[in-house]
Amino acid sequence: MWGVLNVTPDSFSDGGRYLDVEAAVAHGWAMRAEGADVIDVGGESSRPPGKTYGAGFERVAADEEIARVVPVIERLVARDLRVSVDTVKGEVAAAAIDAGASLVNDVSGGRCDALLEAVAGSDAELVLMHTRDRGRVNAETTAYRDVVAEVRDELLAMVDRAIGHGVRREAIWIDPGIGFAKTAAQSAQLLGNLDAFVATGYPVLVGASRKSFIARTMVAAGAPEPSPEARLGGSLAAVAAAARAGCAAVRVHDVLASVQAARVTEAMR
Ligand code: PMM
Repeated sequence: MWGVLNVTPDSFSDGGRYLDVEAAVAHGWAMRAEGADVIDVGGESSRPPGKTYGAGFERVAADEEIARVVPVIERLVARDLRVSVDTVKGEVAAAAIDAGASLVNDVSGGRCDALLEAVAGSDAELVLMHTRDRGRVNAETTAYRDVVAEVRDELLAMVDRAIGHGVRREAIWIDPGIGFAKTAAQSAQLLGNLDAFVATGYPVLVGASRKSFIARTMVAAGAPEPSPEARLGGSLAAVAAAARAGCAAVRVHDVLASVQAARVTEAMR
């Protein structure tokens, strides 16, 4: 269970609340107490540009991103927490690994050579998340003939590229990238077919918590649009799907409820 710790002023789901280092550390520790075994620290919101979020994430310079995440990572690692850094930048990955992060969570799927090389030269593990065109959701990026097969094959190409840059195969995780260059229907289809990703043999991470496909699914069913905080039910449905398919981990905001959903689903398997 990965708990999300966004140290950004513009994250759509918990924007600005954990900017203060001590508050961020306390939130990370609280998620650990609720059952998170990895705290995923991010200093740049990765919400995709497009209809849903307007211009999308605010670009943050590497030194600003490092200044946000490193103090938080150091304090969490000092308290024996396992920490991942959510970044697409090589400099940030390297600084986070130096500060004690043991995983790099890359929502660009390994686009930056320096990031791959930072992981390759360390003991850290790497999550390669599927995306196209920085996650933009439009007619071109979502033109899949078979979304499950294409996302899987594109991920395996990202894996090959990472290995080509020296990353150890055993250190690689994959993530289908729910909501990134996917329509709501495509996100749902991926969640319904996670076994295709598990079958690759790589550990699979799934991040569906509070995402807009949940809101769009409800609106399509005639319900009012739920705010990010009001998407727990849909988020838990995704946790259950991931647990049922045998995914290695889920990345969530609501740790306590998600741990319960995952454990009960596993008990039913
Ligand atoms: N989603 C977000 C950020 N980082 N990382 C991975 N591996 N998978 C995801 O689905 C993912 C991610 C966007 O969500 P947030 O703004 O709530 O953190």
